[in-house]
Amino acid sequence: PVVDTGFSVLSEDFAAAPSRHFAWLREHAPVHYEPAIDSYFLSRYEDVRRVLTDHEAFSTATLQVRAEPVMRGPVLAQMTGAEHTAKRRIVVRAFTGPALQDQMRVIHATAAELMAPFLPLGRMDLVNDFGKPFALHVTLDVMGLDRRDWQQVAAWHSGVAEFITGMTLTPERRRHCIDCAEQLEAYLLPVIERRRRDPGEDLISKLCTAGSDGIAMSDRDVTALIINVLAAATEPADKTLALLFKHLIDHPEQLAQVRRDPDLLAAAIAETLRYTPPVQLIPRQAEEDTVFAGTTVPAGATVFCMIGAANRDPDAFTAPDTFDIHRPDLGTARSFTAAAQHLSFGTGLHQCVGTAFARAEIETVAAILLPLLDQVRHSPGSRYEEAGLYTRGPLALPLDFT
Ligand code: 2IO
Repeated sequence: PVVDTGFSVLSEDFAAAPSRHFAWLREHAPVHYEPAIDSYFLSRYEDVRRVLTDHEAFSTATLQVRAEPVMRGPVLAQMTGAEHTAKRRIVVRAFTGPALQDQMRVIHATAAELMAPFLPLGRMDLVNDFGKPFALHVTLDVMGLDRRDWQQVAAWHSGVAEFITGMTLTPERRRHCIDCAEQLEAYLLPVIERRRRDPGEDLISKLCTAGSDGIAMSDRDVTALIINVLAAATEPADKTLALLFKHLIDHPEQLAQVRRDPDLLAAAIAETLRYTPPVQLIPRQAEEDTVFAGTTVPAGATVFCMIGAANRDPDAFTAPDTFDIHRPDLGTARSFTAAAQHLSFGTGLHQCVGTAFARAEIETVAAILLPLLDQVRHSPGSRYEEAGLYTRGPLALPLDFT
């Protein structure tokens, strides 16, 4: 029995400030049913953790309709068993260890290069002037794609991201998104073919030539993985970066502490991820009837884990609505690993494979900007606005640092 509360996650009221509704949801509608999209929304930490860790009862089959049409093939998170283990290992290896060390150099050089024109100006929109181009440049470089194509790829990517993160797409928008994905696929296929013949050190080559336990990657696999990595490495990156700086600027005493002790950056990033996760929702499909807080989620149902609400559950974090880089229950050292307390990288079998890469990106950029932290402030007259239900972040973050 689902109680009609009149509340909707699709309302303008919720979109304006989701976090204002989290406590009410956890207390009064921890299993909120949204009829317009026939889906359940879970907001309690314990329930979300249970869904993400019980991969027998909650599968990733939703991705077949939510992702596969624009990924042009099955992504890692859809796979199971030996195939998943083998292919996940290939991708993890491409984003950790010596590979990550190489990527750190690209990250640093790209950040310095894209930042340079704005330093003498003393002002920059951290989202649009820097964050978005930065994430795309780094991702294209890592894949061995031409960074001069970044604006074209960005346009295709935004169609792909709109499809994955859209809650109520019109047939016209759906068509537009799939067109973008088809063009991106057509751009990638000849590259994949060349890399198979003449591999280099880049990610596409690694995926093409990798084969562990007799499981090799088909063109369809490689295409889907490349589009997956493109989306995952760009969509949340500018948001996390901008949210980190917004929270620090809005908490001057913590900003001063980070300025004095750069070792606190990791904690500031981890707390930013907990407090305002750039990926707010993770979908799953119930494979059996499951009872949460007295309400049954039926087999076959789509379930959305509300990461933002779970990360602010007082049963998991003390004073959860306070941004506090010193909170003892964050476990900073574990925050970028499978043992993380916050759920911003998911958890369980399909936990994000890009955590170390994401951390390197944000830490590198923040370290470059650190000397400016004494002067940095919101540009006068700028109005702060966030958008997004699935992925969420500032639309812009104009900063002055003269
Ligand atoms: C298509 C929101 C871009 C991922 C999904 C399987 C993508 C997967 C995520 C994140 C960020 C996206 N899901 N990264 O939530 O790879």
